[in-house]
Amino acid sequence: MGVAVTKSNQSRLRSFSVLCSMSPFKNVPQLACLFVTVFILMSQALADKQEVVEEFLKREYSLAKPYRGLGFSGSSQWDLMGTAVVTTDYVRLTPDLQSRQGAVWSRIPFFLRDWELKVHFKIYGQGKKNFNGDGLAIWLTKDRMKNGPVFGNMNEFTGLGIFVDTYPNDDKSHDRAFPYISVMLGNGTLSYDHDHDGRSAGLGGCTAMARNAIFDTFLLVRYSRNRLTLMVDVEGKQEWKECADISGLRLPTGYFFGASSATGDLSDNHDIISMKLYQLTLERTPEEEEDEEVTIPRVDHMEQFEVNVQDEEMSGVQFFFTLLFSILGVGVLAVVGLMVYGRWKENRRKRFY
Ligand SMILES: [Ca+2]
Repeated sequence: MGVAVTKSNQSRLRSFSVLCSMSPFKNVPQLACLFVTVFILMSQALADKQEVVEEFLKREYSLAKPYRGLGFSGSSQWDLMGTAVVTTDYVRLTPDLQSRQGAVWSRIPFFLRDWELKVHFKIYGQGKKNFNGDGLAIWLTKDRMKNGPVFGNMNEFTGLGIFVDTYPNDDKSHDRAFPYISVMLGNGTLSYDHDHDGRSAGLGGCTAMARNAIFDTFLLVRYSRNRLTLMVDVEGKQEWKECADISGLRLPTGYFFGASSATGDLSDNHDIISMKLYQLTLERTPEEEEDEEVTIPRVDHMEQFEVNVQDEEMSGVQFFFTLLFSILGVGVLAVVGLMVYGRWKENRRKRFY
């Protein structure tokens, strides 16, 4: 709907401008023309914003106060794991203590194609800057409830990981300040390199002073038309700052939302206050409707995701052996068939005598 409104506004604006220039009157009509032009431009800007027609909070995928029965009751949509505990005000993934791992995972597989996830989180602790760790991660993955080295979750994961990394493990690289928020898409073989803060597989990110912040800290993940945008709000200004923008990112459906965290020698309190999932309703072109769903996550035109495509195709050597064994198989079957036929014919001949 939004696109159509925008187009009609543009043509309306064009025809109106022509009329304005042809107007024989001076001053008053010119002023009127100016007002109407401004009005059309403003309504066009509003229409552009309305490209996403509606947003719906989906409670079944959201984690928000009051966390009644979270992780315990059978009707809860979330499971807790490791050191994660629920209080009245937050879900604490890890306390400010060494060597802890905790997570919270949605029980319901997720099938929406266009969505927005707003995460309200809090990371704080006693440690001085860069003497704290390790951060937390937000997930939308095929697997759930697994322990591991990636902020308390498994490595070689399949799906989306958003990392709020608070400790610079690779202290030789000085390319980024910490805390650093980054995006990674796992296809089941790509590895998160903890010693290098995931630099090799990262798709984008930004520095965000989200630790020991005096303001509420939020991140926003929007996924729509195979484009993922990550925004942060950590400065108490109630405005989103762009952090990463990745086009051509293809995520299968049926995955699970989660949040996890780990501490090592260094620690922090890692809390999730809410994770709110909104369904985005937008108009699709027929081509977009036909856009086939992927079974393995990938980003278009990125070499690190091409591996899977090659794996699925048969190599020349494989093809040769498949053909060879097929021919041999047919040959063996023919010989056996002839033998059985010969035996049958002989038996029949014997019966006549
Ligand atoms: Ca790190």
